Amino acid sequence: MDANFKSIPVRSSEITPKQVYLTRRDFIKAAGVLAGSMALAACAPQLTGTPEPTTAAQAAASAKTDELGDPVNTFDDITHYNNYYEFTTDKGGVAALSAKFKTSPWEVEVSGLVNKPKKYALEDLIRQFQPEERIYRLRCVEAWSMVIPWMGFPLAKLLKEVEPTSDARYVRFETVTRPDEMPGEKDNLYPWPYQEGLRLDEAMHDLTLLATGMYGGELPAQNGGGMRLVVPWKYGFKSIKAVIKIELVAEQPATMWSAISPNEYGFYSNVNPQVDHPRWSQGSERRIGELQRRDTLMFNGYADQVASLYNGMDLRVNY
Ligand SMILES: Nc1nc2c(c(=O)[nH]1)N[C@H]1C(S)=C(S)[C@@H](COP(=O)(O)O)O[C@H]1N2
Ligand SMILES: [Mo]
Repeated sequence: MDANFKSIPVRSSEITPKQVYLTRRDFIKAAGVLAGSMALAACAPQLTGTPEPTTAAQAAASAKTDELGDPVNTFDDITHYNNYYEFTTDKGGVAALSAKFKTSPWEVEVSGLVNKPKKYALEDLIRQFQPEERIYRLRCVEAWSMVIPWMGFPLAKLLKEVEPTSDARYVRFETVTRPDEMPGEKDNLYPWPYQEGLRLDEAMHDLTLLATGMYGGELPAQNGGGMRLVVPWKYGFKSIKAVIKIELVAEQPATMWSAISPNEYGFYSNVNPQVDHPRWSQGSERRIGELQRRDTLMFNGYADQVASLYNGMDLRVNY
C-alpha cells in the first residue's frame, strides 16, 4: 500500500445522476440517427467499435433471464455504461475511447506455481474449452447492477490443465498495459497495471468464469475483450478486464483497489448487503434500466453455491 494513493478522491457512489446519463444517451442516439440520415450508414459501429452480434443472436439473448427470473440488460446498456479506468472514469465514455482497442490477437500467460506454465492464444483456449453461455448478475461496489449474458468457460478448466503445485494458494490476474491505446494508463494517479486476485478455492469454483464473449457475439473491448474474469458473487471490480497474465502464487496478492484504499476495497469484497461501504449503504442497488431500487442479495444471490467457501469468516466484517 502506498500512502500517495490515499488522498485520491475515488468512487463517489454513482456520480452521474440517472437523468444526466439518460439525456446523454438520448443525445448519442439522436446523433446516430442524424448521421444515418446523412447516409453515413456505418456510423454507429465505427463510433463504438463494438462488434454487434447478429440481430438474431441479439434478439435471442435479450429474451433471456437469469435463474431468478430477472431479464438480461440490453446490449446497448451493457456496452455503453462501463467502468474501465484504463480508458476513462466516465462510464458513458468508455465505448468510444475503446473503439480502436485491439482485442485480437490476444494472448494469456499462465505462470507461477504450476507444473505446466504456458502462453495461450485466445482462439486456442476457445477451441479447447468450448465456451458456454452464463447469465450472471454484476453488482458494482457503487450500488448499481446489470444482468449480463456472458460466453465463457470456468477458470478451473484452465487451472487444472496447468497443474498448480501444492504451494499455490492464490491466483493473481493482471490487465494489459498499453498506454498508447488506453489513455487512462497515462494517468499516474493509479498504480497500473490493474491487478486482482482470488484464493485458489474461489478461483476453482464453477461459477468463476473466464469470459470470451457476450450477448451471443464477441467480447466487446469495453467489456474486457480479449478475455476477462467474471466472479458474480463479488463486487464488480474483482471481475478484471483484458487479462493477459494469470499467476499462481503462495501469498495473498496485492490488488489495485486495495492498494488505493484498503478499508473500502478489501481482498475478498463479497457482495454483502449488511456491510456498508464506509461512504455509502450496500443494502440496495439500482438495476440499470429500472426505476425503483431493489434489495441487494447476500453474495449477490449466489449464497447457496458459495457461502461454504467462507465458513469460519465473520460475515459482518468487510474483508
Ligand atoms: N482492468 C479493469 N477491469 C475492471 C475495471 C477497470 O477499471 N479496469 N472496472 C471494474 C468494475 S468497478 C466493474 S463494475 C466492472 C464493470 O464491467 P462492465 O463494464 O463489463 O459491466 O469491471 C471491473 N473490471
Ligand atoms: Mo464496479
